[in-house]
Amino acid sequence: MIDLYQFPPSLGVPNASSLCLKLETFLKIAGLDYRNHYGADLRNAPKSKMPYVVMNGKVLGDSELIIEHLLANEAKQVDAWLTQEQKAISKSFSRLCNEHLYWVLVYSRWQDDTGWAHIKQEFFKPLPGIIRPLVATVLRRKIKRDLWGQGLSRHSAKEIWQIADKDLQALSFYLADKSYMMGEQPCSVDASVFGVLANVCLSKPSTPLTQLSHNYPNLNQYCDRMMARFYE
Ligand SMILES: N[C@@H](CCC(=O)N[C@@H](CS)C(=O)NCC(=O)O)C(=O)O
Repeated sequence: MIDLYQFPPSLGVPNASSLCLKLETFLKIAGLDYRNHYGADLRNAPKSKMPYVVMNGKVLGDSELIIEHLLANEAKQVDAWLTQEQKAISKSFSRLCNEHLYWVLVYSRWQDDTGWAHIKQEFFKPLPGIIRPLVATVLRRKIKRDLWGQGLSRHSAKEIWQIADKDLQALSFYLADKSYMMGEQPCSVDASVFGVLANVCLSKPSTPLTQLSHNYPNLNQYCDRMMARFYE
């Protein structure tokens, strides 16, 4: 049994953190037994980030390292049917989702004023009203700093949506009319793709990023397919 520690569901998706959703989706694809522990306390997280797991008596952090570990051990079958070329393509799309489109998602919620107006209501609901605005302001300031350090927020909003559109276009072209990224069976890359796309396409309310995704019906259908298969 794997104990999965992650943020609680919100914004109408199983997890508003694309990296938490990625790891939970991987566990489902692999058919591994796990139980959820929802919270926002990062003090026990080995890398001070969500998600993390406790398995076989060990605490492991980082969704990517956890998935690599499982692929080498308990979940070998998930990618075993891929050719080396497909594995290389999978890794590249995973990186696009986790290291690039992820930041656009963060921008769309924490920096863009439309996204922020909503998530400041949603994310901080569990906190006592009196400290809510303070925590929201401090966290927003930190994440804006992260976005500046990463470099994305040095672009104008128009440039950022154009950059995001190229990512969505690449995912849409490659998915084409297949059921899953690599064919008719889901594998590890689908965990990364669904983790971020569910948050782009399905999370509420709609942001400029969600609206952009409406130009790619196959991505929206993919999210519905993954939701139906793994979360309903
Ligand atoms: N590389 C890590 C990144 C995890 C990550 O950035 N998690 C975010 C939520 S999506 C987090 O916990 N942020 C809290 C913080 O930075 O204080 C992974 O893939 O697990």
